[in-house]
Amino acid sequence: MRTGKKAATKSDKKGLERALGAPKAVRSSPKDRDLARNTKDAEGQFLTTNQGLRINDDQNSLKAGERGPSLLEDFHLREKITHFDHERIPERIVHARGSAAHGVFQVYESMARYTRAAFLNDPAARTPVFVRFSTVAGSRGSSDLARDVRGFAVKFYTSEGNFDLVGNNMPVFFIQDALKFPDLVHAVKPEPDREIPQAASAHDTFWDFISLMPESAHMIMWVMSDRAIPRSFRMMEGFGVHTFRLVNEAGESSFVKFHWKPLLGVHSILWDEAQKISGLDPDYHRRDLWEAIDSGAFPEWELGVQIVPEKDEHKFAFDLLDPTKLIPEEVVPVKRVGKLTLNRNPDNFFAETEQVAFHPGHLVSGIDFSNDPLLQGRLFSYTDTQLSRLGGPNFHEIPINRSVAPVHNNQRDGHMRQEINRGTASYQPNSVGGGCPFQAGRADGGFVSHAEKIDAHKVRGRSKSFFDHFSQAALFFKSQSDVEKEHLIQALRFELSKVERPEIRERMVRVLAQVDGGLAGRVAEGLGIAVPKAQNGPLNLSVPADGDAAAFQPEPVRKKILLSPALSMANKPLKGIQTRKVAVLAADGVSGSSLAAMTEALKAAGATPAVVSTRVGFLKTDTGKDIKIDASLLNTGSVLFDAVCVPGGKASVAALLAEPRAVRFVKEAYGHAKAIAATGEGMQLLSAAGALAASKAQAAAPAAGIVVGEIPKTKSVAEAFIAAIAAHRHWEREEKPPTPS
Ligand code: HDD
Repeated sequence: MRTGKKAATKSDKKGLERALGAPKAVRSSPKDRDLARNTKDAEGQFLTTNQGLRINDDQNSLKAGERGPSLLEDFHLREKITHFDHERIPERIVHARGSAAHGVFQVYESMARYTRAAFLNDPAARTPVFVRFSTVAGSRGSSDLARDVRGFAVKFYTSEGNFDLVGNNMPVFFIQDALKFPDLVHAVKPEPDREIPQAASAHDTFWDFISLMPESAHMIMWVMSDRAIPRSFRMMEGFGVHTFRLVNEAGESSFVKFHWKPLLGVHSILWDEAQKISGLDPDYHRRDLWEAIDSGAFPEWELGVQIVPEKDEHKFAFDLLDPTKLIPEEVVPVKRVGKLTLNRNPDNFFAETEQVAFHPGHLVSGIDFSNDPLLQGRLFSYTDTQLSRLGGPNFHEIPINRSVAPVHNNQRDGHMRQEINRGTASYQPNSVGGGCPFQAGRADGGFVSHAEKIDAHKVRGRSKSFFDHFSQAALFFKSQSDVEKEHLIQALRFELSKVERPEIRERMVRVLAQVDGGLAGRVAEGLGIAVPKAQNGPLNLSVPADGDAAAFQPEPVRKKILLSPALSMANKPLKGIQTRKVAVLAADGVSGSSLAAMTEALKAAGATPAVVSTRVGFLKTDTGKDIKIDASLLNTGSVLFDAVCVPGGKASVAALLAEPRAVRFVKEAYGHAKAIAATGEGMQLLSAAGALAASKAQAAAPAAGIVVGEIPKTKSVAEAFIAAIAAHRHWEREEKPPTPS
C-alpha cells in the first residue's frame, strides 16, 4: 500500500504463485494461520489514506471543539466513508452465491492426437486454475442448500491464454436456445411483485414456465433429483454441458463433452436435511470447501472427455448440438485425461471470488465451439454482463482475471485502465511501432477458427432433430435406484405443492406423464389431483409461433430407451471416509478410553470427529482427563454431520439421556439413514432414540449401518463404523416418506 513498488512486487509474486501452482498444505495451528492471514498485507505498516498519507487518529472525526460539529475538511472521514458507500457492486444476475479456490491442473498424457492445446499436450505442465462453484437462482446472501443447479466454473491460466470451462454439476440444460434464457431466469427468480421466494424454484412462475416448455423435461429430472442438493462441492460431478470441438495440429476436429469426476465420490444429502441446514449453517458448502482446503485435504477431480469423431456426428438418436441431451456414458465412455486439485483458499473474497469473470468464449487454440444455439448465445452474454457488473471493459486487468500469457494489443483506455501503454502505435497496421504487435500464424500458436462448412438459409427456427424432449428424461428416471426415484417424486410433490394455481400443477403433471406414467401418477397422488394416464399424443402446450405450432411443438418422438447406470449416484464407486464429519456425543464421565480409541481410528481413516456435548468448554472423562468440546447440542445439529457415535460412560450417557436434543440428534441421524455407533452405555441412547432395540437379544442384530459393542471392543466397533460411513447412507432403513424426524 505504501508505495507502488510494493504493490508491483506483490502482484508479481501472485503471478508466480499461480504459474507454479500448488503451495504446500498449511498445517500450522488455527491461531497461527489466522495471524498469518490477517497480517498478510499490513504487518509492520502504518495506517494511511489511499494517497499514502499516514493517519494519526482513526477513532475520532475532526470537529470544531470536542462537543462541536464535524468539519467538512476531514478528508480522512470523507475518503473512508465514500469508499465504504461504494463497496458493493451489482451481484451476478445468476450464480450470485458462490465459493472459489485456487488450484492446479495436470494432464495425464498428451492429447495431441485430438487437440493442439498446449496445456492438454504436456503432462509436465502444471496449469494454475481458479474454480468457482455457485448456486444459480439465489442472491449473494442466500443459503447454500437451495434445491438448484450448481455452477462449476474453471479458469485455466494456460501458457497460451485463459481457457474457461463454465459448466454446471448437471450435464444438460433447461432450454435449447439462448433466446429463452432471460425468460427462464425471470421465471425462477423471486416473483416480481413480492420478491418471494428467495433461492427457490418452488413457486408459480417457475413451474408455469417449465410446464409450458417441454424441452426442460430432462433437466427437470436432474434438478428434482438429489443431484440438486449435493453433500459438498467436493463430492459433485461437473459437466461442460455443450458439445465443444477439439482441433489437432493438422486441423482435424472431433466433438467433445467435458466432465469432472470427483475423487471423493458423488454424494448428496436429503431434502429434509437441506431445509434444516439452511437454518443451522447456510454457509455449509462454503465452509466445507474452505475447511477442507485449509486442513490440507485438497479436493480433486479428474477431467473426463467423451470424444466423438466428426464423421459420427449424426449417428446418435439425438442431436449433439442439443444442450438438453447427454451422450450416455455407456454409448461413449468417459476417458479420464487429467487431474484438477484445489489447494489454496482465496486471500480475499471480493477481489477474487466476486471479481472473477468467466466466459465460455475464453478459448485456447485446439478447442473450438460447436453450433449449439445455447452456447452461441452465451458467447455474447458473458462479456456484456461484466461491463455492468465490473464497471467497464478493463475487467481483464483485475488480478484474478489476468492471463499469465502476455497480453499485447491495441485496445486502449476506458474506465479503470491499469496498464500504462507506452509509445504511439495503438493501431495496426503500423510502421511507427515496427508493425508490432504482430499477428500470429498458426505455427506461432495463433487461434484459427475451425473451418466448418456452412451453406444455409437464414432462418429463425429450430432443427427437428431437437424435438425429442422426453426420451432422455425417461432414460434418467428409469436409470435411478428405487431410493433415488422416491426422492425425485417427493421433490416434485414438494415443489408443486407450493404452486398456488391448480392449472399449473395439472399442466405439469401432464408433462410428467410424457416422461413416465408411474412418476406422474405418484406425483399427482401427492397433490390430490387426478392421476393422468401416460400420454403419447401431442401436448400442444406452447405458444404458437405465427401459426406454426406444430413445427414449434411437435408430437413427442419416442426413441428406444436403454438404461444408463452411470446416471445413478447409487452406482458410483464409494471412496472411503476422507473428510467426513462425525459427531461424538459425550458429556462429563465419558469413557476416556472408548472416546480416544474411536476418535483416533476415525482420524486415521481421514475423517473429522467433533465432540458434541450439552455445553461448550471442556468435559472430564471417567479418568479425569479434560477434553475440548467442539460444539454444543444447542449450536449444532445432526444434519451437519455424516455420522454419529456415542461412546459409553455411565454419567455421560445419563446426562445425554436427560437432554432431549441428544435423543433427537440420534433419532434424526437414524431417519436420515446415517451410520451410527455406540459403545457400552452409549447403546442406551440409541435405544431411547429408536435406533436400536431395547432388548439385548434384538440389539445383537442391529439395523444396517448401526454398529454397537462393549467398551473394550471399541477398536472393532470403530472398524465396522468406518465401513458403514463409507457407504454414505443405509437407505434400507430410511423411512418412507424419507424425512421422519
Ligand atoms: Fe451462464 C454465469 C453456467 C447458460 C448467462 N453461467 C454463469 C456461471 C456459470 C454458468 C457456472 C457462473 C460463473 C461464475 O462463477 O462467475 N450458464 C452456465 C451453463 C449454461 C449457462 C452451464 C448452459 C449450458 N448463461 C447461460 C445462458 C446465458 C447465460 C444461455 C445467457 C444467454 N451466465 C450468464 C451470465 C452470467 C452467467 C448472465 C452471470 C454472471 C456472469 O455471467 O458472469 O452472463
